[in-house]
This record gives sequence, structure tokens and C-alpha cells, in this order.
Amino acid sequence: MEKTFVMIKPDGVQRNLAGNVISRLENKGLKLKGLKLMQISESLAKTHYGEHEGKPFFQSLIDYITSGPVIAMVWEGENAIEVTRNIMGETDPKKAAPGTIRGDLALTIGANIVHGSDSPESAEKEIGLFFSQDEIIDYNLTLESWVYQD
Ligand code: DAT
Ligand code: MG
Repeated sequence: MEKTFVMIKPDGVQRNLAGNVISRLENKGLKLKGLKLMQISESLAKTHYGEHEGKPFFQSLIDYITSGPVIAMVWEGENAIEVTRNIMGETDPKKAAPGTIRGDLALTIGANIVHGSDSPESAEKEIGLFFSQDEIIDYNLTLESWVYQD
């Protein structure tokens, strides 16, 4: 089953939207495999957002993501990466569709509430960056037999 890395960013934590974000992923039928509240260091932030190094918004992105605690999570499910990106909505909240996290809860690209991996490669890299193996929990989620009918 596919895993993805999801992070509630500092604005999401400060605005008390963690429960709202988590509820949407739970309600979809995804399974929570790992979760922690953490303060991201400058160096972890730069590694995580390495693909954006050199872009004009890079330093403000690093300042923002290190500005307060985040909630790092691993979620699992069929097509978890694509499904989570769809639930998040487009990167720029003004373009994100109503019904999505960013479409419903955010106004600006600089404070867009949530991160989700965009490919299997980035999911593997990001999960490894934020979680050790023993922080990812294997367990039976009883309602899964109602989520997957095959
Ligand atoms: P996403 O978070 O949807 O995967 P991304 O990986 O392209 O988007 O960019 C990472 C974050 O960087 C994004 O959530 C917000 C910020 N960002 C992206 N493009 C930006 C821009 N043009 N101006 C300001 N911030 C930007
Ligand atoms: Mg991205």
C-alpha cells in the first residue's frame, strides 16, 4: 500500500487547524501510520525544500517552515499520494478549489497550511527525512474492510 508524507505547517498549527486537516484524511479512509509535533531545524528545512533552492521565495519558505512547530505525519492508502494532493488542493490557495484544504482554509501561497509529497520518490525521501523506521506503526485498522471492497 502506498505511503505519503504530510505535514501541517506552522500556520496550520497556530490557527488550530490540525484537527480539521487530520479529519479530512481520516474521513477519506487513509490510515495514520506516524505522527509527531516537531520544530524543524534550518538544515532539515533546507534539505526538505532542496528542490526550491535558488528560487526567489526560498529563504522566506525556510523562515516560515521553521517559525513554529509543525505536525509531521505518514498516511497510507491506495493512491495515497495523489489522493492527499487532491484533498490539499493547488499550491496557491487562491486557485485551490473549494472543498480542498487550501481552497477552504488558506488565502496566500506563503501560508498554505499543509505539505504533501508529490511523487513516490519524494514520499520515500521525505518519510526517511522525518521518521525513523520504529516511528512508523504497522497495525490493523478494522474499518479498512469497509474502505476497500476487493
Ligand atoms: P506544494 O507545497 O504544493 O508541493 P511546491 O513544492 O511547488 O508546492 O512549493 C513548496 C512551497 O513553496 C509551497 O507550498 C509554497 C511555497 N511556494 C511555491 N511557489 C511559490 C511562489 N511562487 N511564491 C511563494 N511561495 C511559493
Ligand atoms: Mg512540493
